[in-house]
Amino acid sequence: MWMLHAVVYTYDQGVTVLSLLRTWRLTTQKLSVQISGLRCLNETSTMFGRESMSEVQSTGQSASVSVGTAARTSLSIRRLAGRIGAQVEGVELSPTLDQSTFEAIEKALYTHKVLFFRGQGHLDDASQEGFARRFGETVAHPTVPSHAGSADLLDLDSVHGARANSWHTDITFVDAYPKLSILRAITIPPVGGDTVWANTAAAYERLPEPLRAFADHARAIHTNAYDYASSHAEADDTQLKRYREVFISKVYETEHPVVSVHPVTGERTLVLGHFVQRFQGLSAQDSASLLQVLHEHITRLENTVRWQWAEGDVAIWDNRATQHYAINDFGDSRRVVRRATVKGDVPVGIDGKRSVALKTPA
Ligand SMILES: O=C(O)CCC(=O)C(=O)O
Ligand SMILES: [Fe+2]
Repeated sequence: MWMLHAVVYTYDQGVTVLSLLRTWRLTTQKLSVQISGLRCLNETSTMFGRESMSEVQSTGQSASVSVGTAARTSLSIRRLAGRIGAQVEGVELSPTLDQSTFEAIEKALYTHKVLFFRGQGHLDDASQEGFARRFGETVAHPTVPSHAGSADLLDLDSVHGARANSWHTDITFVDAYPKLSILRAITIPPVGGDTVWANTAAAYERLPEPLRAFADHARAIHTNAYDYASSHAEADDTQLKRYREVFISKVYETEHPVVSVHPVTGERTLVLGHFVQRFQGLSAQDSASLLQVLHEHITRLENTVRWQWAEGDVAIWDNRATQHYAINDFGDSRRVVRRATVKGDVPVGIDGKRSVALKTPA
């Protein structure tokens, strides 16, 4: 057996160039190309050592990762933008996905923050939830009833007023909000309805020092009864009104540190989004102004990736390091997506202080 490591750069025209060769591992049965010469983004990573992280963090445009030892999956992980997002090919998601492929996906998720998979039309509600359970315990939405016949899936159907067109991190109005969300495209309009994600760790890293100093010490109150009308021009729409009534049928309130330490990667991330009502100790007016300034930093186009959906697509995002926005530009066409969420932990600020649930209805 001898070894060769390779880094594969894929250029726009589809030309693949082997730019660095170190070791090949050759057995009589298999040729395994391993990725090296790769950079670990995060020095303070708590889950990944440099070696393991390097399997998914490519400095080029594309990385191929051979996983498993038996009949193998050959994953291709291609970055889609400079700071966030990658498309994964060569895998059929399922509850019984082999462990090494699953782990490669999990690592890629924490590196790229949001992963996209085309052609997962074989998944149904049960197998979407089964796959989600590989990451941990799935949780239902605190106020919106789960999709009929599913354990915890949230059905987002435009016909029922579900249009998530304002920037948010999922369910931050509770203390231990979901660590990740898995969204499956059921019905996609002929045009429009893309979703955009922003990297809140990259945003924190690039905050100007005075803003970072504020964020580092600030705490924010999040609630599901946030000021909906301020971010939705169509807030008087009957369906939207009905959806909102259900959404706030029980009111939650939680105080989170504005900067939390990601429990897996160790990165500092901004915990904000549309559920924020105000900053602790500041007036509503000052809070709104400061929130706007911070949000502009988070949602700068440089921090984002945009996905144009096809039916059968799946997106998985690290809900502790991202915000997202579903673009409401598809008029009366129907759009249905279904979401599984996986239980998270109570966030911890950089001073070690945890989030505090202020209102938890029975
Ligand atoms: O409709 C979408 O694309 C995203 C909806 C959303 O905010 C979510 O699934 O958490
Ligand atoms: Fe969401």
